[in-house]
Amino acid sequence: SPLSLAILPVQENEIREVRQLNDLWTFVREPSNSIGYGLKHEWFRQDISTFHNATVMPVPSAFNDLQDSSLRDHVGWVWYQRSEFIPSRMSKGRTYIRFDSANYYAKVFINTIETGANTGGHLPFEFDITQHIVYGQKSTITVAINNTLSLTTLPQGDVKPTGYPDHIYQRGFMDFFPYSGLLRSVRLLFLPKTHITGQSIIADAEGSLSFTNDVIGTGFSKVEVIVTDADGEIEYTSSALNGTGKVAKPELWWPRNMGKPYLYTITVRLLSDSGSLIDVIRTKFGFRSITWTKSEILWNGRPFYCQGFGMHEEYDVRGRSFDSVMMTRDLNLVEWTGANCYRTSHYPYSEERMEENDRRGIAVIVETAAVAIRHYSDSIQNHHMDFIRATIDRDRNHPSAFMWSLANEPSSSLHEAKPYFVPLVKLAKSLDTTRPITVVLASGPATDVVADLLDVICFNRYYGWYSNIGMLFKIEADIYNEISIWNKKFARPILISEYGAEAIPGMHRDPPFAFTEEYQVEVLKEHHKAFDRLRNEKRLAGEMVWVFADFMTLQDTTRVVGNHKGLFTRQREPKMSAHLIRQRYSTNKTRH
Ligand code: GCB
Repeated sequence: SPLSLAILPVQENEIREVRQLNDLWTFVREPSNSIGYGLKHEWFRQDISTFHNATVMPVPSAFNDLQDSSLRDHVGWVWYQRSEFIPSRMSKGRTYIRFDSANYYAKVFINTIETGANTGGHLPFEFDITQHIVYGQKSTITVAINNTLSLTTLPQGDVKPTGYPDHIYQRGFMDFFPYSGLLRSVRLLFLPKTHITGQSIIADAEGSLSFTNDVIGTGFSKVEVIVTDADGEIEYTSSALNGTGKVAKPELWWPRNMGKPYLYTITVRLLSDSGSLIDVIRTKFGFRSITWTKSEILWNGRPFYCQGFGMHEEYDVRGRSFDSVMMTRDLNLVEWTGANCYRTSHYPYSEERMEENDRRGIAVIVETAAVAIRHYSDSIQNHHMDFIRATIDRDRNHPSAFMWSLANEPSSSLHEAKPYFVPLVKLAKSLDTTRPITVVLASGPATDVVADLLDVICFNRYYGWYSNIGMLFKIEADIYNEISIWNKKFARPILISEYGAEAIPGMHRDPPFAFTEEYQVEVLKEHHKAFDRLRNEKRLAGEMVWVFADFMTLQDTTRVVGNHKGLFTRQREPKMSAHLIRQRYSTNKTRH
């Protein structure tokens, strides 16, 4: 089944009520090889807390790292359940259940009725459950989740038989642990019968503004749109749901090293004939323009040189789940390094984080969950298109989001890659004309067949690591030459989106040796020599280290309890490389 979008961020206000369902849920897991035993036996009709293997599971959290090794490696169905009293007064409006992210496939039941299903993690979905609730009584919420990856999921993966009937093993093509479960908040939304369901805002550096609002229901006769600045001064008003206008001399939204990330608020009210308020939403947005030349990305007309990293939104114990403590630590450290951007490698990050990027002035490349596509087919292409639509719909109003990355490291030297990506790029461009499109490439300029479709070319390269490990002396020339070739062949901005080396925290050697903190520092330094030359020659649009912090992977002969290319440890303490990057990025000030 398709993605079931939830487009508007959750908001609570004088009309809208929200109930958090974040705490311990009843949890039952099926055997790995059960192939839908629970669905067949209609567990959604039962109180699963009475099952002999019932336990509890915190929400939000991945279920993998809470102790039990068979749950860590579980592939297949798990069940979550809880009951909620819903007061009678709520029956006046509509009730939705909203999941910010469930990984990977979710089926939702309210009081034994299936209300819908969703495919794909990392994006929010919601169902109208008004019909299925008995107001004034307890309702049971049951969620069945299946985390099996296949050649038609994003990311792609497959399942390895082990010869042991009780054990199957998941294998992803991606280099990160496939954390699963209810990874972000679950909430009930109590909305009026007539309400706003979606919104798009485009605001540029000239002060032009255009907006659309989608409404479900007909019970309103007037619309009030007001744009206010950060001091609450009214800058624009309209009585249309969809409109255009102008704010004279707006304060612009700048990335943190270029100026202030100034935010305006647009308030949209639906009113009845008599003027009573039916629904209201408020959205923060910024006036800013992203353009690009043959070699540079321009932010409000000025060269924007991106200095940052790839990341993962994942932590010890919690796995890939939302946690406001860890988010705050991460973004404080991003600022500590002086970085002005990062990429949401390799999936859309939490909505809370997108809001924080806007407030802090951290520019982001928003990436879909299409990492390491190896097998092209119509079904993966269709799902990928749905995912692009949903990603753009979720994040389009964020001024910090400046580029869409449609995929990371697809097999883009295969000739099938081109017909696969042509409609994807076309779709993204038709949905958003205000941002450049990229695909993060692993192949080289001689064989790649996708680069020519892109506005900005991002590529990942590991000189001194996957190529020529130990040969520090070759790095500067190798990376300089390759970037020069990309630039010459395609005449568009080039951004190196990954480079780096493993450093096991606390491992030291002099002279530098692979896997030590010293070696990681030298690899980065050698790259920087080439980057500085290329930047002066206007042939490089940005540099991103792989990776912000160490992260968990599957068990592998090349991974020592995870990937250690982090500048920070997985516990977010700096390695030597973090200090080097801080020195480098802190001087990245663009003058006005
Ligand atoms: C890459 C991938 C990233 C990996 C990294 C590595 O090219 O994009 O997901 O973690 O290399 O460390 O191998």
